[in-house]
Amino acid sequence: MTDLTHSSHWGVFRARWDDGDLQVRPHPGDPDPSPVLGNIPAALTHPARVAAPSVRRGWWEDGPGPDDRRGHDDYLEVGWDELLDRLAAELTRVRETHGDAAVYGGSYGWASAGRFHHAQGQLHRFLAVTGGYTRSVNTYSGGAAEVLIPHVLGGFDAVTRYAVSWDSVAAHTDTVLAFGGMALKNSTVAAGGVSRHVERGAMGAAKARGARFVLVSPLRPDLPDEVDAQWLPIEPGTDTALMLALMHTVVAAGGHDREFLRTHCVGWPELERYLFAGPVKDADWAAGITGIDAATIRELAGRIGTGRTLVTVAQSLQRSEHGEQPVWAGAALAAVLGQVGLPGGGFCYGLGSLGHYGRVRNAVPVPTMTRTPNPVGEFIPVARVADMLLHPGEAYEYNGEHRVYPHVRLAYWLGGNPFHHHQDLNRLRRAVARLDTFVVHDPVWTATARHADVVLPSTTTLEREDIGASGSDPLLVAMKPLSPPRGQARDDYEILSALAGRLGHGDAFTHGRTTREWLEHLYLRTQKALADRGHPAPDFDEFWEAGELELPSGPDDGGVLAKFRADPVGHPLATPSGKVEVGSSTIAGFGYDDCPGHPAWLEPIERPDARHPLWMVANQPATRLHSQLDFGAHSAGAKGAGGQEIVRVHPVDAAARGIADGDVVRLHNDRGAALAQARVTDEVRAGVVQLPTGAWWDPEPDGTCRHGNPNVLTRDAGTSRLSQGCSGQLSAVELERCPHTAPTVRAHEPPPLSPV
Ligand SMILES: Nc1nc2c(c(=O)[nH]1)N[C@H]1C(S)=C(S)[C@@H](COP(=O)(O)OP(=O)(O)OC[C@H]3O[C@@H](n4cnc5c(=O)[nH]c(N)nc54)[C@H](O)[C@@H]3O)O[C@H]1N2
Ligand SMILES: Nc1nc2c(c(=O)[nH]1)N[C@H]1C(S)=C(S)[C@@H](COP(=O)(O)OP(=O)(O)OC[C@H]3O[C@@H](n4cnc5c(=O)[nH]c(N)nc54)[C@H](O)[C@@H]3O)O[C@H]1N2
Ligand SMILES: [Mo]
Repeated sequence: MTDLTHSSHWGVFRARWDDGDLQVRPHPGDPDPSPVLGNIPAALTHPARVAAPSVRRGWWEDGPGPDDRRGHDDYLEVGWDELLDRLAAELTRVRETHGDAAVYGGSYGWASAGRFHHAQGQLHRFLAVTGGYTRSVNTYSGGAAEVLIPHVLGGFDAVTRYAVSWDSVAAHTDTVLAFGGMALKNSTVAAGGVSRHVERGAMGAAKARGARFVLVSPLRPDLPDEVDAQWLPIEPGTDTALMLALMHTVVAAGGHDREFLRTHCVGWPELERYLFAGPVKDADWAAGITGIDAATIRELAGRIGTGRTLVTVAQSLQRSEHGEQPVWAGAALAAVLGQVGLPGGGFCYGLGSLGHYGRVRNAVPVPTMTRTPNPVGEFIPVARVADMLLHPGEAYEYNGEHRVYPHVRLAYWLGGNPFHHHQDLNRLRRAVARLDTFVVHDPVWTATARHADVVLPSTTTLEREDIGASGSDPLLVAMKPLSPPRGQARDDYEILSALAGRLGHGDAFTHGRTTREWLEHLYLRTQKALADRGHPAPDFDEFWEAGELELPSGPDDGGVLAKFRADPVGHPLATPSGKVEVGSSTIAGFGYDDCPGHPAWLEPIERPDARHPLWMVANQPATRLHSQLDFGAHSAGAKGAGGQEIVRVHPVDAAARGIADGDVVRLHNDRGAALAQARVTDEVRAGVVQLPTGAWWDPEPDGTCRHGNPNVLTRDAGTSRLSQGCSGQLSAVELERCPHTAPTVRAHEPPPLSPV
């Protein structure tokens, strides 16, 4: 029996069949493998798998059109050919009647590792060759930062993902000031796959060298115990005030790097004026906002002014109302300290939020599909999808543009789960009811599949062959199938090929290639680059036979920020001025009061009040990737006895509500309610409850989630008019002991199904 190497977003692994059981072991080269691998074996056989092509009864019997039965209807199992014929006809009807922009193909989501079968890539190519589609821009991960950073620091990946390496932190950093922490639960995950989890080792090495870690976060586990961090349990959403006060305190003491601000930055005079204008942004001012006492802030300002300081800002801080501000203020703080571009110093957005930050680029390109141009120019910022469906034709602002929402009639989704990732799920349900047709491919009956009209069962990576690779991971993986397709599942490529053929674009989509021929074709580019650089360059058959291939890495030289520091004129940043914009005349020119021309403290609209006195932090789940394999052993095993997700509650807040550890509780606000099991712990700041995302939405008739999905409670509003990013991280809620017996969780059971 041989082990096969395979890849997932949370690690490369080896798998084998043992007496009918799939055994999954981490790759032997991984120093700190992810426990999330424990979810994988359930992927093949769980009853949540979609067994056959399925269609919502109302759509099949009454035809396309707005329908609020979506989410309540039952499903018919139909033959592949019959359903693909109907779907091809519907795509043609929508395009001919309403135009190509009436098809929404944003299809946001993480899908699975594997470069060829990348679900969104396949869908985008299919929609592009068949006429075009309305697309989405930016991500739920970093929507605010992705728009802001090009204005203030330059090219996004270059100044974030590839700016400060873990090796440079291990070797050089004296103080790590981590806003939102760098939780190992998060860096366990990297899009495209990761063969070595280095974060624990790098932080441990820095600590052993004498580095000090400061954790600014409502949650203590956001830095590993090993680094023995000073924990500043901040009031959520107030980091910008703390950053401004740190700047103020440093500048008031004359500790700022005037020369760096003069030679490498623009906008400092405006920002300095703001810091000193009333209300003066000093430590006492920030103490009242952040809940961190003024003496601690002053002490911290002194400490970061000496030695090598790294300011990190987790992605979570910007997935929040006015999320642009803490990213901008963090970069400005590093500029005030004069540390930008020094080894292990300066500013890094996202370090530790994902496993592919802080790595060096591979020296050769990995196999990837090239993009097919989309004939339609229409787009929306990704997190505005419900607004688009509810308000076609309405105007909105985005990054200096006045835009109008298109009128979308058909949405096509592969590799994403909007009924996991979007905010205010009851509102999303009303939005999806407006569509004529909603098409979903997914291996499993997610809440999104249960709202779709056409549900096509796709394979998982375990049932197909592919190449696993990421631009900053040195291992190329030959992902071999571990099982034949489950039930009637087909690869997305096969489904879309069949549909493209019906629409008369079969060859344009397939180029006449089988999957294996595509893999050989994609691999050629990497093989050629290896040969050109004089590295061993096995041909495809040799690579496939070996199962994996180690790629050479590029230099760890601090990238564009180090070059810019050394020579700001010769190596300008990709910002309008070529410098760090601690104030931006471009952004000021947009005239947005929710994102002015320099980092600023802006009061949020969503905040605790008398009726909803607690902050709910809806962060990434430790036990799975988003909603994926929520039924897997590791995810399911960490839930409460009744199968509900765990909500962390501080002892003071629990006592005030008569809640004991292990009680089922009801979280609620004006948008919805969710049941979860309480874990009473002082790991969380008082006044804050933490409920991770990803427990599948399991609605009662009134929309209450039996299972603990926080997105029934989150607010569906853009971060600001600048970037319109997702602001789902923080919401105001109230908590009570569940007033009745908790209903059975049914999230992972398929909907009612019958043969046609
Ligand atoms: N409140 C709140 N909400 C959040 C966040 C938060 O912090 N707070 N975080 C946000 C962030 S950062 C993100 S990135 C999003 C994540 O949101 P998503 O990326 O949408 O979540 P996933 O669960 O990864 O969804 C992937 C889906 O693809 C399916 N899939 C996997 N492989 C394949 C395949 O090969 N083919 C097909 N057809 N389907 C496949 C899986 O079964 C799953 O249903 O959530 C966002 N939502
Ligand atoms: N295990 C696992 N890892 C993941 C993912 C997953 O689903 N599962 N998803 C991946 C994806 S797609 C992304 S984009 C990244 C996201 O990376 P992040 O957005 O950084 O991850 P989160 O866990 O949402 O948030 C990190 C921490 O920020 C803290 N926090 C929340 N609000 C505030 C605040 O206002 N101020 C401060 N100082 N801290 C705050 C919370 O305590 C939280 O634990 O994670 C990736 N990693
Ligand atoms: Mo994300």
